[in-house]
Amino acid sequence: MKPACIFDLDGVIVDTAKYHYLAWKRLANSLGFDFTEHDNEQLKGVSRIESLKLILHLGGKELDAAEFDAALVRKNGWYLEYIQQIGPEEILPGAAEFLSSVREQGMKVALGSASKNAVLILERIQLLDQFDAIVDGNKVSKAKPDPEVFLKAAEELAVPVSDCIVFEDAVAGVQAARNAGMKVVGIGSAVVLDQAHFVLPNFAGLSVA
Ligand code: B16
Ligand code: MG
Repeated sequence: MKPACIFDLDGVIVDTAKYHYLAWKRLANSLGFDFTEHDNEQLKGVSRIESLKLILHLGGKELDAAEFDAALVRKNGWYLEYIQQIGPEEILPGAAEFLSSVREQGMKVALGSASKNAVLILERIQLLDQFDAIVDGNKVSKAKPDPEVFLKAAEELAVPVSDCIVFEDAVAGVQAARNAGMKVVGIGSAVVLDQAHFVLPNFAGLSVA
C-alpha cells in the first residue's frame, strides 16, 4: 500500500498562527495582563480550551466556569474577525504544490488539525477539495499530544498507521504523531522539533521523491 500523508493545518498549510496570537493577546489584555509572541509558541497545536488554561496560568488569573466559556467565545469571535479576509495568498510556501504532487502520485491525503475552524479556513484558501478525509477539533475529544486526531485520520483513510506520514509544525503535534506510531516530518526549526524523524523549514521545492 502507498503511504498516506496527514497534514496539520495551522503553521503547516496556512499561516494562521499570527491571527490566533492577536486574538489571544487581545483576550489577555482585556483580562489585565500581557501575552507575548514568545508565550504564544507554547500554544501552537494546542486546543482552544487547553490554550486558555495555559494563558490564565501565565497571567496568574482564575475564571469561573461561565467566565471561562465566555472568554473562549470572545477569543474565537476575534479570531474569526481576523481570518475573515484570508485567501490562497496565506498558504505557506510550497504547501499547495506539494499537496497536489502527493495526490498526483495516488497517495491519500488527510487533515489532522486541532482547529474547530479548519473547514472554514480550507474553504477560504480553496484547498478543501484536496483532502480525502478531514479530522479536526470538532471530531476529537483529546488534544495533541494525544494521538487521537491522527489515529482517526488513518482510520478514515483506511490506511494502516505504519503507512502514515504526518507533517507538523508544533511540538505537541510531533509528539501526537509519534504517539500514534507514525513517521513525522517537522515543518519549522530542527532545534524546536527535535523529536521529528525529519525536519524541513517549509515545503518549498519539495517533491514526493
Ligand atoms: P481553534 P493545528 C491548532 O491548529 C492551532 O495550532 C492552535 O493554535 C489552536 O489553538 C488550535 O488549532 C485550536 O484552534 O480555536 O480554531 O479551534 O495547528 O492543529 O492545525
Ligand atoms: Mg499547527
